[in-house]
Amino acid sequence: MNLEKIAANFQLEGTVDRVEAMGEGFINDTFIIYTKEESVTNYLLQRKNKRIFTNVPAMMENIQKVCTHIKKKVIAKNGDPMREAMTIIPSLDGKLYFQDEEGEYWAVCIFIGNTITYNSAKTPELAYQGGKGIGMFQAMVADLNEPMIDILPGFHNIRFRFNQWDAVLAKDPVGRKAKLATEISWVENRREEMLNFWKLVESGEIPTRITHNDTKINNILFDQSGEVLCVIDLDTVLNSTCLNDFGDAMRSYTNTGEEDDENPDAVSCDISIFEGFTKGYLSQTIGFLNEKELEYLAFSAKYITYEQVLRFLMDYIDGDNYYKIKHPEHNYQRTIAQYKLLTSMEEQYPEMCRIVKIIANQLKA
Ligand code: GN1
Ligand code: MG
Repeated sequence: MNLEKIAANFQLEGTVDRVEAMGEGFINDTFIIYTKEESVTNYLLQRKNKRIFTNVPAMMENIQKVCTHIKKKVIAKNGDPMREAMTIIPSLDGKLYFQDEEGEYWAVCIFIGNTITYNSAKTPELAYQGGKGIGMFQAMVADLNEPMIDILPGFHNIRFRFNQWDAVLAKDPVGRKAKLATEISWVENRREEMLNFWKLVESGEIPTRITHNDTKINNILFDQSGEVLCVIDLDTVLNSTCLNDFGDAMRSYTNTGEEDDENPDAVSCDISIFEGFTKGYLSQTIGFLNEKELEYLAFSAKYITYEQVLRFLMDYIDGDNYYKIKHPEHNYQRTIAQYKLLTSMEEQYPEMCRIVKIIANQLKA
């Protein structure tokens, strides 16, 4: 695949110098397009994973709606719309993507330079900034009254995940189920508890809003002074509950180890990070979250971590078709690490609820 040739299909300014791979996402492939001119921006090129995103044009439409809306908000507060919002670069024929001869979908946006990213939140202060970032994002799109196209039906919907789970277990395509009785019971023992939460979303008691759905800390760009600049990776913007964003953030931020830590003993939930994030998050969202959302905020950390245990284990049983793996036991290793995190959250759950209450009451006072 000739990346320079792909890049030539977009409305870029300047001259392309080189295209280099960046990071190692589980889902898409990402590259940086460096331009020769100092004065011209660099770009981010992504091959979108069409196996997971089965409707890339719709996904790009969602992203564009959100970016356009956020840009307006940034301009209204005298911010820099080129740095505090993502900018999609259209293809030569004016589409939000380019489809190559092999049917692969590519998209380009401006590379926001001179920023800092983190793979983990080591301090409550950094967690506070991250919480503020996600809270700001949700607050900025709270009045975007256009529904997102549902490009990932059932993404953080545990009822949908149980349907997938039941089907995969019934099939047991690579014969891994027999040795996983204990791990499977981790999922089954909590099925009802998780469904009971989801029923509140289904009934509308917990409302559906525009949400990010992949709120890991490395999806936030910070400026050099440590302030939140911009929330990136908008592939999964969807109509969902805000709690899913909060919970997914807590799954990544509070983990004292790695998502796939080889050593489960290194993994636990750091409650001071939970507190920092919650303070930042609620500072931006207290004005629009309802009582039920506040009541279940802490629960959402358990919910999303549980969902991730289920998804990693399900992919392992399925023969590793969804997540990219680095070795044959990778999805199993991820499952164990995420389960350790879940149990640590369960132990600290009363304290997490107490923290949310105190912060919410302080902000409301
Ligand atoms: C995937 O985009 P990326 O690699 O950050 C996944 C998330 C999982 C995450 C686990 C579309 O996110 O839902 O939580 O991996 N995204 C999709 O690390 O499935
Ligand atoms: Mg990502």
